[in-house]
Amino acid sequence: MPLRFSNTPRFSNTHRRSRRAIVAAAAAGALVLSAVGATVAYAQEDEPTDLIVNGDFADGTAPWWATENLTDQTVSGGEWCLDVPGETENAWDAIVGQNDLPLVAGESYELRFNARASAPLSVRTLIQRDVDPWPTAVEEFSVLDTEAQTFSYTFTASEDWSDAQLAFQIGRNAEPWQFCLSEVSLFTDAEPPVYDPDTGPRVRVNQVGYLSDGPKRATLVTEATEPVAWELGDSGGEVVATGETAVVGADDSSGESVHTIDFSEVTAAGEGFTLTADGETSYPFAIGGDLYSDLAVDAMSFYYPQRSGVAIDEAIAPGYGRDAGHVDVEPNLGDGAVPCFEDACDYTLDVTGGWYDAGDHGKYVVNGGISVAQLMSVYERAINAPTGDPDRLADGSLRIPEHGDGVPDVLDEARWEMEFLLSMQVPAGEELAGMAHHKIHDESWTGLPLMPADDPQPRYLYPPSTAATLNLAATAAQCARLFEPFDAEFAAQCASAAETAWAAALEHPDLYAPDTSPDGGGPYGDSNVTDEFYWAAAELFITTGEQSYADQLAASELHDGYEFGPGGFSWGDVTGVAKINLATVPNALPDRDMIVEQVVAGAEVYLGEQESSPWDLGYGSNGTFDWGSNSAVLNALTVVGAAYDLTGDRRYRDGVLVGLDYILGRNALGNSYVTGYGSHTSENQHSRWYANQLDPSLPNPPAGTLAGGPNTVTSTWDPVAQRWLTGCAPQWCYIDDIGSWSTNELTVNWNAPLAQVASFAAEQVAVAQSPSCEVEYRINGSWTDGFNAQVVVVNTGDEPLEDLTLRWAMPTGQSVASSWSAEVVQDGHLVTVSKLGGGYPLQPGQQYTFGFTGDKDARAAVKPASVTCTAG
Ligand code: 9MR
Repeated sequence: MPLRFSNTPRFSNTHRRSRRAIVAAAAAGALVLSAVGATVAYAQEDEPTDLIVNGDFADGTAPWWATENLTDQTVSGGEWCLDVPGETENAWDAIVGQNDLPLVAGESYELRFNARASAPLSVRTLIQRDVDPWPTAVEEFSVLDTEAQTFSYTFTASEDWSDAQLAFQIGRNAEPWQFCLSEVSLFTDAEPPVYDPDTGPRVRVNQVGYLSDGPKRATLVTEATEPVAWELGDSGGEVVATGETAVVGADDSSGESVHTIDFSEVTAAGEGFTLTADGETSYPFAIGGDLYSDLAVDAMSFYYPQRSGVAIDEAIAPGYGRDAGHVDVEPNLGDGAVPCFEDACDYTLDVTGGWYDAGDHGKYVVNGGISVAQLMSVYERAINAPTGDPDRLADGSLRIPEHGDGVPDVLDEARWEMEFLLSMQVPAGEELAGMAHHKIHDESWTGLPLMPADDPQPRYLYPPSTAATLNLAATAAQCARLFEPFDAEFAAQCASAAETAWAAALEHPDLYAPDTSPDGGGPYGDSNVTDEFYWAAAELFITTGEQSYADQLAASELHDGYEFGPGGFSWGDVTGVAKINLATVPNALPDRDMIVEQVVAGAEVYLGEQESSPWDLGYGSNGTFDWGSNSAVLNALTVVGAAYDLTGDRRYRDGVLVGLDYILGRNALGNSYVTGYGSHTSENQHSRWYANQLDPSLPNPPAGTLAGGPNTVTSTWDPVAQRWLTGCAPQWCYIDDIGSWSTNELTVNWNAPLAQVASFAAEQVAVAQSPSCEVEYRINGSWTDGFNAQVVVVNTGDEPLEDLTLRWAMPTGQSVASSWSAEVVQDGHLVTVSKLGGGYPLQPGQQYTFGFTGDKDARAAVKPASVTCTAG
């Protein structure tokens, strides 16, 4: 019979305290010597007790119990076997257990049992109270095989419970099967569980790699108090660089003693480099120029299999094909005509589509809102930033079905969610017309695993909120300006929804989503919507140029003196999104310079935090890592990236690059939080359909999926985190277990900043800007509906510039009408200029001037965010 501990090898196998062994030895008369008397007395007082009655089934099945659907049972040879009917929906539709187990706070216990199944499958093993809301001390998914295995789970009780229950939830299977249980014990006096994950080599590196012309740093975990030597080896084992570590010493964030290694000087390129120091050799990594384009593509392609309302095509997402979720096909009740919770309205809405929020089947407007905004910003940055490269986002760039439509794929993916957000708006004629419902989700929480198409729950629209409405206004406004060249009708629909939502929010400024939710979904509560008003006004201003929105911005308490806080922004605090867009997307806000300064000041704060962290971590120096901390790390990096786009100061670019190290493995756990990116990566993110940990026939999450990350807010912890992470140093408050939703979920809003930062990093090598080409873009005059611009290009270098091409994104509301002295062509947002000076090379010191007239709407003509100059 194989002995199998749950979760091995990541955890040390746990054994009851040695005291128990002493008791056994004493009983056998093996203990002699004088000092032993006291030990034996002590041991006798604490003799471990088995709380389970009749765990060997010697007396039949009493006091065990089983749900009524488990009628066929046998006890034979100390084993209890039960026939489990098929076609139950939930794990808890068939349960066996034992009640009245007394647990004492602070005491540690070991639950041990043997179990087998007639076919391999997982069951849910719980130590809990059978009282709503079922407080849980152990929640484990035991993966059973046809041969009996031993399972052992240790835990420490956090409260006194006189009525704890051991329950095996064995429902949820389509086919009938047999469950067999034997040798069940729950001993007191166990060794407390020790979290002992595989942290790999003590030399912690970015397991993907380092850009040739970027910062290259690593962190060594060591008790050494003096610098130690390091060596960088290439894939052939040749030493290509050496140096000495810098001693840092005790580090609160990891709870460990560390040194740092800086090998930024190295410019060699290739795969399979390793760093060796203090007798440890790091995981391999690359050094090169184009290390992040795959990550950028995967982080964005993550969204396709999160789509609701459509079958996922195996050919497009290999390994992830599945039936459409929440269309009106049984057992789904479908999202085609969803009523309001508790009959709060007398209409239904068709809210089919959109993305599932996370590992659950809920769809939440505020979280979908910030996610779709950040995806749209991947595109908006690509067309506006000096290092932006929209070609990387072209039609065909992602693994999605909408190829050949001429629309950049990232916008196609965003549209999938945008259309869902639009559908959540209360129809005209209803009491709260124009407001957006806060969310739609199941009536009750479902168990894991559960494919979207198999969810049988009724689903409801939850009450409209001001926050959701302003999310709709902000994202629909951004949608309007970005889709304008690709689908004017859809852009107009977005524009109109944005304005309607804005007006509705002004009318109902304080419909707050509560912090607690009915069962079946997350609350996404938010009772401060000042930031949402600011964001919506910002996006509407950028898109329409209307003064009323500028007035709203100026009147907001968030306008002057704003300072970025830890982690930049989040679904509940969206001011930072507004600030970045106001600063980087062309617009005529009178005090836009002030906003630029706020963004740059925010970036400085994060750089400062990175500098004082031996992990170059720009987050968590106050000891707090929030739920989804990895997204906070990345959101802060988008602020730093914006500062680079605005100033061109390479310190910010390097800050973004070095900031990715932590996410990709240079951290206390030696873990890359992105599935498939590194030697040791998260792969058991909490999800109902990427539930490979529970059912080997299901996949792990796709490559490019970000895990939530360390969470120090213990009040929100799940049972798995409670069991394993108590007392953790901040960076250790994470476990790659599917049950740990508070540290290891995946969500649409966490992958969005990964997509942004990975795209930024990928673009750092994308654009072969000609360094000796200087461009001055002047608006020489403007009238009500037009302007003229003159552009001067100078060769400041020593070599002639041939085949000069300029490119910029036309600010919203402007377009090229006619041009002279060059060919000026506008395609979508992008203007491309060629044949300057008749197409002759631009000689050193020489300048070319060309010009054009443009059409514009009522607002002032503004310059593009940047002009890219390339030479052949
Ligand atoms: O990301 C959310 C986090 O900020 C909240 O603190 C937490 C508790 O309300 O909820 C998180 O969101 C979860 C949502 O409620 C349900 N879907 C999964 C989300 C990620 O864990």
